[in-house]
Amino acid sequence: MKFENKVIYQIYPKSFYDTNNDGIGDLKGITEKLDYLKYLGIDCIWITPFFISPQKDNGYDVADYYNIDPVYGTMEDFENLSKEAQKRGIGIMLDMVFNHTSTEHQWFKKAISGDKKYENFYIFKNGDGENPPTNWVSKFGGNAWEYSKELGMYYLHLFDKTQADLNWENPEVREEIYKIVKFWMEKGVNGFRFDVVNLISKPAVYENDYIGDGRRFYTDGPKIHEFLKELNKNTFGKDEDIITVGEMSSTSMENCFKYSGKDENELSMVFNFHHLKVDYKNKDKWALQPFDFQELKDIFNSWQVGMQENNGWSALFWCNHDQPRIVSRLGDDKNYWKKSAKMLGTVIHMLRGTPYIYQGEEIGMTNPYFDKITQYRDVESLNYFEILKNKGLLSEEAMKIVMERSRDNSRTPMQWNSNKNAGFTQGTPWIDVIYNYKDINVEEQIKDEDSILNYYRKLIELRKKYEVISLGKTIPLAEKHKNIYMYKRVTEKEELLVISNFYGVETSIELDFDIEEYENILNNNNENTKLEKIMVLKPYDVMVFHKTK
Ligand code: TEU
Ligand code: CA
Repeated sequence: MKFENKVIYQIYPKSFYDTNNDGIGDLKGITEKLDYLKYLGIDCIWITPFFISPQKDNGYDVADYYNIDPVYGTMEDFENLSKEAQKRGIGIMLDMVFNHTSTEHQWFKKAISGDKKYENFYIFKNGDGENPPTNWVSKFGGNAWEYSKELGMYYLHLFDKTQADLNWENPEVREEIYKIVKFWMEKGVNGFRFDVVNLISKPAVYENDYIGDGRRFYTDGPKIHEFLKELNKNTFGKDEDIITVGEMSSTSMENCFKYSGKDENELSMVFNFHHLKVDYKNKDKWALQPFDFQELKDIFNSWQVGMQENNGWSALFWCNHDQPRIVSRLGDDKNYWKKSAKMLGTVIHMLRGTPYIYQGEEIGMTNPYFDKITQYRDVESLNYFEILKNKGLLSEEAMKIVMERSRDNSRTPMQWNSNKNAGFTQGTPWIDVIYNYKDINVEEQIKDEDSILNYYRKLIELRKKYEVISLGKTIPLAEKHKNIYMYKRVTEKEELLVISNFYGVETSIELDFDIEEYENILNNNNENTKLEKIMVLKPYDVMVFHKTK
């Protein structure tokens, strides 16, 4: 399966569609909605983890990689989903969490019961006197080491304390992982997303980090490329049809050239998150600032050019199950909801890379603005609410930050129609439905030709129609303009021009290239916009032009 002209749709099963009314979405729910996904036009779905898990981190804490958590269904449900997806030409990608396992996993249980073989599956270290082995900070807050009274040692957990990091230095761990990947390949899956896979290679020596939280020691670690090449060679490497994407936390471009390089035999493509930190104050997720537009453009432009010059390939995305909704974040979900959602979608889909749509993004779902901590479910949000208050913030101040930054912003139930619970469940949903579901839902938007949903369908169609969208080189334009983000995509035969206004004010730009023969193929302002020497853009306008050379 070639991936350049594909569009991938991410499903968070817990919040997608519930068929047995226990308030939690399930695999059968995905099967029931396959016709909708076919109508949308996507090629592949990535389903976040549905393996056996205590669900401390909603399935990213896996206790058994070979079986399906009963809350989501059975192996038969999965096989049926797979068969029905295949019938419709939709591929399935699974989400593999190999940086860590749940502490409920057999391996970990054996480790703490004194089995030396399994002790070596994890990273156990002695404390530094009264202190943990190092001062590294967990991504979910607090120290990254947890004391095991059974072994009298600490184990490393870069995430929750129930997510113990695996020891990839141990060849037996790597063998077990290849077995798991091969098991699912034999089930006929079409690809994998590897969770925080650039964190798997830990340093030879564990030392305190006096200038940061420890990430510089294990991010893109010393043996990372060796491990990925070996994983590739031992599992999916020979299968041309498998798509792989690595989630790369705080990575560098140079490493991404290798992770996704054409002849590197590591992965098909990479997610990086630099463009989603432009509203972090001093790089701190839990400190608010308005987004830095110049920085956003600089990141897009440098990655687009860098990756294409070095044969790398990027996954393009605004939204996932860890990120707030983009229309609430960089758009304006009050005054220009529809226009800004369309503008943001266009900008991503026309860049060089493979676009990912996160469930609900295609109908412009917003943040929920939950204002009570009891409405939040995510372990990270609950932890940081306490951490912020302990730092001296008032409850309301901490709430305001969590409301903007919580991962639950994207985890509310998918809004299918204007019935009870947005048509997601007849039971009580595991997390509240957003108040606006009567206005924002799939059923309404199927009927409305001008909807965000129908616009996303066009974005996907265009990728199939114009080769330049998947194969063109990106040329950044208007790099310093205060409001406009603009770029060209070019092949020998075609040219594409994208002009967008990221703000709710009118703006203009003088074009310093030949504007002949461009045809407008898409816009969000319902006018057949002609390209002019001086282009005036209304709030959140976006326009796409095409020419055949
Ligand atoms: O996320 C990795 C990750 O680093 C984040 O996006 C994380 O949410 C952020 O740093 C916290 O501020 C992946 C999964 O996507 C996420 O859902 C899991 O919780 C995490 O790994 C652990 O498996
Ligand atoms: Ca259910």
